[in-house]
Amino acid sequence: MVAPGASPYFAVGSAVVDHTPDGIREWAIGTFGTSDKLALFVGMGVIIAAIAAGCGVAERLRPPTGAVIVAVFGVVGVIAALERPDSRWTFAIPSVVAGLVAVIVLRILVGMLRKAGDTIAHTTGAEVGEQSPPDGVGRRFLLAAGGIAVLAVAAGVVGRRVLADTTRTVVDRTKVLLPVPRSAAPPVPVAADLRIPGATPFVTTNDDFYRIDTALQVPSLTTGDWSLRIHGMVDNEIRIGWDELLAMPMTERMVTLTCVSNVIGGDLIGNARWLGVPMKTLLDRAGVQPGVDMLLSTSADGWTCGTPVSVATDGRDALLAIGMNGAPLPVEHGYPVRQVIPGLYGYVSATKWVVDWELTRFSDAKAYWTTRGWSALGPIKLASRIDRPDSRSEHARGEVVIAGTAWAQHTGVASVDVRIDDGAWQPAQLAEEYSVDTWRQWRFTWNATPGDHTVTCRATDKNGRAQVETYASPVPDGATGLDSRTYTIT
Ligand SMILES: Nc1nc2c(c(=O)[nH]1)N[C@H]1C(S)=C(S)[C@@H](COP(=O)(O)O)O[C@H]1N2
Ligand SMILES: [Mo]
Repeated sequence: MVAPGASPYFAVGSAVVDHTPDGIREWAIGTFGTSDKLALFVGMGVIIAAIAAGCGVAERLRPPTGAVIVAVFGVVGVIAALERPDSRWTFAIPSVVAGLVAVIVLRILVGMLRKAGDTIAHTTGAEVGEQSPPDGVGRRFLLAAGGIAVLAVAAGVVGRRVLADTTRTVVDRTKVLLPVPRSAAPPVPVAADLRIPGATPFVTTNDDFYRIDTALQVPSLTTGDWSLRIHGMVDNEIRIGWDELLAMPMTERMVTLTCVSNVIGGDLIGNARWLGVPMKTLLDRAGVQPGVDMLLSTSADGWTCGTPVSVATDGRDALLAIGMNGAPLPVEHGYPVRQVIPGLYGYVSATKWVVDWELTRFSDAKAYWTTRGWSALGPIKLASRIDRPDSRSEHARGEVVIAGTAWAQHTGVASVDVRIDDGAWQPAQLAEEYSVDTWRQWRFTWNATPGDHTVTCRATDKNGRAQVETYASPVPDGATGLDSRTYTIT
């Protein structure tokens, strides 16, 4: 009856995520990185505690002000829960119950204090709060407040256990046997991974892979729950189930995924081996009608993503993926099925927990981030990054190995150059290219001289275009500018 998304805490948190202005969102991602969700929860907890304390004081001084504020919070919870894309009317229940309980608890506790205060005022003529209450009242109040707090925490912990019912999904995931791909990913050549200590490995492990999404609670689907509905401007409306998907020929590819929110030098990028069915196979089955230019995909929790159909069908390895680095997708990376499309930022391509495809037009539909000021199209911008040595580290004069990565998904990196201070650009040594859809490592051996120096890198793609040097923030379609680091040479 009560879905996880109905929790007032998560519903309000989700509403905050959905309605946060771009500037603040960028600031939060820049400051907290992939811990942004934890930061949100802690921040909400602190604010709620402060307001609750204020309500206690207000209720004591000017009843029923505190109770009214608490009730308003309940209403906010109801609105936030009903606003969830997957909500039903039952989503209102937890907030209504929470609001009622909170008002009752507040009235009881403040009532205890007021009675104590009245007694003092009566016997001594003192003002409320000027003197400690008579023996026993303070202790009784503390016991009641403490008991209620313990109950609340216990209810919260049990509730979380029940609501975060990922057990089913986790168990389901252990039973998945990934099929052998018809077209396997080539092995990584030794020369594609320079293995320089402190530099980023060529393949990102599932545990180290960055995670970005709006889901405060990971959607928990089983393979049995999953199906993909394909509808809209198609010849045949179809629904594909898990078994049907597994029976289709699979392709395995190494693809580097990047987030549009990645700042210059940022780490919202990862490279993994994905296993899945080419998206074109499914689009062909449904029969895309003329005039369609957008694939609007929707996740189980209602997040939407608009992808140019031309990109998903132009022959690149756009996959409806079920495997990541040889394992079923981790739950937080989209279990059981997600999209992976080389060359597009995740917000316009990489729908996790994907359950719905609507074929439509960019002029008719808008996706989640497009309605929040981000560009409708999101090709990944050419970029390069210094990975080692650590920023502001000290080194002895002589050879210092600078190493990093560069990416120009679906075009390929042609060269990377390095500049010391305002000097001339000098070519870095490139690792072997794995494919145009993956990032490429580079290294530069610097003959460092004493002093403070700034090292900057710049990539050029195979179309001969160099990185844009002027700084631009990620909004609305990806950051530009050059990554640099400062070192002290002794
Ligand atoms: N369902 C869903 N899918 C989503 C998102 C989301 O918020 N919800 N975020 C997208 C964005 S912005 C990025 S960058 C990638 C990140 O994928 P990852 O978390 O597996 O690295 O997922 C994409 N898919
Ligand atoms: Mo993203």
